Amino acid sequence: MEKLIITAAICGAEVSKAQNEHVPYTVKELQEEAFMAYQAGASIIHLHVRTDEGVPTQDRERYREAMEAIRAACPDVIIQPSTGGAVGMEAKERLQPLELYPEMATLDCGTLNFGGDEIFVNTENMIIDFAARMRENGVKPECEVFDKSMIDMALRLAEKGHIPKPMHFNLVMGVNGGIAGTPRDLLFLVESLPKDATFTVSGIGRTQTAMLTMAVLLGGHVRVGFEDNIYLEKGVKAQSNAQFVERVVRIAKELGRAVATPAQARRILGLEERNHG
Ligand code: KMH
Ligand code: ZN
Repeated sequence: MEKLIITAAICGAEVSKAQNEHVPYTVKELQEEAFMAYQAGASIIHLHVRTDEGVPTQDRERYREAMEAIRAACPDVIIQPSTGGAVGMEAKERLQPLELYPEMATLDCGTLNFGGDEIFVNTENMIIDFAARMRENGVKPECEVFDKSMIDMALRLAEKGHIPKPMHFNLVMGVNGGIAGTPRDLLFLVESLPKDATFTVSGIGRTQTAMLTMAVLLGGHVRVGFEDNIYLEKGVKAQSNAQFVERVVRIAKELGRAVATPAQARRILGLEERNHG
């Protein structure tokens, strides 16, 4: 089995300090959280940025500042900006971090309900446009799928040449409005992927530990962090993203799966061959 790539989703756009005071907002806080997660074993930082007051933004210059700070602290870590941003943002705003030529970025592969009246909009034409910008800028897409139909959408777009192969997926389990975070559902998604694809699993909230353990066993990779979960266990809030990384490192060790360095993660994901267009 390949070594385990751990992604730390350190901030997200939908969680706040009101829910957990350790959610990072400022560039310094993002840098510290990224560094601790990296030291604990994360090789990818999935990045959202905020204003100092905590308002989600996709501002290119804010991303530049945060990426430079994270690189200064952990020079070899892979930084994966979000193009999802926060619910309600327009495509133009969401696309800004691609102008910084990151190695990877998220490509959300469908529209879904996001709780209450909120809708996270990703029409087919938006996905095609986002994928084109990624190709032009030499950015590897991580296809974010929240349901089986989004895998089918990504596969159709790959067949038409919009998304390069081999593909990389993030199977996001347990979002309110998406597929549930159960072993049966995760197996269904994994079995629906092309044989040459790589995949990461994110488990939202209480589904997290079970989903990640299954991912380790199935040869997938894992994502942890405040974006997906603010509790270490029932009633106990995490103090840092690193605590989630440490837990999945422990699980991987018990299950005999070694953890990838950033260099090994780049090889597994084919990032060394990327081509700045
Ligand atoms: N904040 C969510 C609406 C991504 O990073 O691409 C979308 C999200 C996905 O976080
Ligand atoms: Zn995200």
